[in-house]
Amino acid sequence: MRIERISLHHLRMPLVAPFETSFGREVDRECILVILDAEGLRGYGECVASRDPGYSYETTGTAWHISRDFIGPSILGSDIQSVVDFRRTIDRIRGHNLAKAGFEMAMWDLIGKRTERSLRELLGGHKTRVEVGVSVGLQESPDTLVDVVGSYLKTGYGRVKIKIKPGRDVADARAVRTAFPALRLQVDGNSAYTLESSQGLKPLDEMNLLLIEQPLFEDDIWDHRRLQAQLRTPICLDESIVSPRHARYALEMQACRIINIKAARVGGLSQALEVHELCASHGIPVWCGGMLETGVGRASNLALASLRGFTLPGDISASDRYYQRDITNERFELDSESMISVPAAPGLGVTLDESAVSDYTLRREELGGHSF
Ligand code: OSB
Ligand code: MG
Repeated sequence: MRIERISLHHLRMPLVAPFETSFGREVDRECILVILDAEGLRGYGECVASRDPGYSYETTGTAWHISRDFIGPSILGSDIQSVVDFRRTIDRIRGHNLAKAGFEMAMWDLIGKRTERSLRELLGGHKTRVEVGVSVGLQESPDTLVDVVGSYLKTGYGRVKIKIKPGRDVADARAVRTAFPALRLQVDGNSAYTLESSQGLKPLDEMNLLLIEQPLFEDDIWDHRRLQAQLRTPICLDESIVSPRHARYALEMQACRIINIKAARVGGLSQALEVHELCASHGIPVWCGGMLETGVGRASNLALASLRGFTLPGDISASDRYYQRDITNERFELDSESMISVPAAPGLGVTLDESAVSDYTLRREELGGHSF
């Protein structure tokens, strides 16, 4: 398919409630919407880089630069037949996984629309509904946290993740565990600890948590191995797994017992499939992480999570947990079993609310052709 035109939209969308992690507090979420036009079809992708380099070194600013000046020009006017072709075309661009993944998502959407197959079918997913949980940010106090968790439980979420940071960990987790003794509960440190400061997390080992997510630095697979050896609770890596190779290193080192897969973090859905395969061959459970996606990225996450190895609930909550007004006409709802249906229409299976897109657009750029 010849890529005739590329549109980039830098969006800023108000969140329903502020989201606070060990690396900061977000009131709005920024991302880049990638639109590829080819053969009368239009593919959508979401680049999940955020405004600040907190979770990742990439930001909407760096992703904009890489997308406009390198990825876009590499594929504009090219005849790209497959995701393999796409990856070969952008091979020479080092790093910048979040930027690459936004384009790759749009390629999958295009290919699905051309072949009239859903992304779930293209990826080989077998589930038509997937089990999900909710990720709850840091709150003012343990009491507020218990209230917020309680309100999500009333909404129907069957698994909860709470964010932790040094000084706001054991007491927060204990408060939630005491209030909800049977809750499927996990915590996420977002790289805020060192091997030394993580020693204070030992009491978490007595709280029957599903997992402890990414306590140590992104580049610290080795110390995760040392910490895992001291804990009964599985460590789950998020930030550290930036490629299928890193997943292999972590598994060979026994640095974790669970992996959170985010297609963006590993450079795209095709790499996410590789991580999924690798984990399956090691008997390591995986689950689909989230980046507060719009309906575009959420559709992609649901399709990925439909694969067999995704045996733990994903951070893929209902649309109303994130945005009052989303950029897709489709909204995702939680059912009575804490599940969300995987879109079945070709490609991502979502359509754009163009007036919402234009209301949220901070800047846009067109490469090739005229603007829409
Ligand atoms: O570490 O999983 C994370 C959001 C932004 C950046 C990093 C993370 C998160 C979440 C939110 O935990 C998950 C979601 O999209 O609901
Ligand atoms: Mg995480």
